[in-house]
Amino acid sequence: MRTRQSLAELKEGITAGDRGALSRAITLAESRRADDQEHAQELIADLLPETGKAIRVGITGVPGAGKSTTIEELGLQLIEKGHKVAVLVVDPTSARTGGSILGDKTRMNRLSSEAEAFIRPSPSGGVLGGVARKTREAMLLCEAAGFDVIIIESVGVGQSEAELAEMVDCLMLLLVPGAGDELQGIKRGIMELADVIVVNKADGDRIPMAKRARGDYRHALRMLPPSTPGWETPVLIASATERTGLVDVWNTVEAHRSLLEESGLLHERRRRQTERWLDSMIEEAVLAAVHGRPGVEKAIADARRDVDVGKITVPQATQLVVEAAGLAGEGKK
Ligand SMILES: Nc1nc2c(ncn2[C@@H]2O[C@H](COP(=O)(O)OP(=O)(O)OP(=O)(O)O)[C@@H](O)[C@H]2O)c(=O)[nH]1
Ligand SMILES: [Mg+2]
Repeated sequence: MRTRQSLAELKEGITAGDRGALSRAITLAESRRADDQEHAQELIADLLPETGKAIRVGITGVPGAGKSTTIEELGLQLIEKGHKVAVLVVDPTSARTGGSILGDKTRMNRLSSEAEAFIRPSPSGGVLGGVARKTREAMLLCEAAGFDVIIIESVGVGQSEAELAEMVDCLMLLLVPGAGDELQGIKRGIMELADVIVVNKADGDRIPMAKRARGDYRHALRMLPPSTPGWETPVLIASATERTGLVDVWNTVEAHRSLLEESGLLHERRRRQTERWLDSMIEEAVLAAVHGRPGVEKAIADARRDVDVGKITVPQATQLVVEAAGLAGEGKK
């Protein structure tokens, strides 16, 4: 049980940039215990004025696309320029185990040995919105600790790109050349969300393939609406292992950021993200509360059965569940 005293210490440590304190605070925010949650929220609320100043970048792409390698190189490059870089790695497999099972390859050994870097796996939780919530909180805590660049790595597995786009200023999509038909397996929706597209592994004999892929993606983008008004999503080629093209990649992220700032879209984008975060948390909480009411689960099971056998219609069944939850008529006032 944490006391107010130790919360104050934690806050002090975080604002002083102490990585140990930051780590403990993130662990507190990830805890499922009700008292830990209460303390974590109190701490984050206290720190809110210190948040929001970083550039928030999300990197997504199929497993093995080179996300971690790219982040490590970009991170080292940024630290060289005087930035403080925090990396949050969302591990979609952690939902099953409750803990992170990131392998050796994701450790980013060189970057993690830098004093100005902070790398942390972010569990993706079991519930809808779980990824977003815990990672968002970790991001806010990192900002309060003075990290001015936050990079979130997330494996592209369908829904996760949209969730990632909902928490960052800039979404980078990492692609690899030569995976057969260039546009196969990557959904239009993901390209639409991307602010920067990078064809990685443009090295050795893959260079011609990478250039061809770049052309194909540029062509495909012409048929899509822009991710950000006034921004034409650039397609770049790079090699994380050969360290080529990465300066351009970061310059592009910064150009996107400048556009967002100058146009007022940064503020607007973040405001919308927070609003949707609130909406989804309210929905989740209300739904959980309703399911928790006595008789509701049974009413749902009955409704399913009666709909199955064609005894009642879906709207009728819904009405019965709403009544069983004691909510009938409340929406009509
Ligand atoms: N040739 C070449 N190999 C690369 C490049 N970038 C990454 N790799 C290799 O690709 C493999 C996967 O790299 P990671 O950085 O772990 O990829 P990732 O996207 O983070 O993978 P997951 O986290 O498992 O989704 C490693 O063996 C890297 O060395 C590159 O630019 N060129
Ligand atoms: Mg990785």
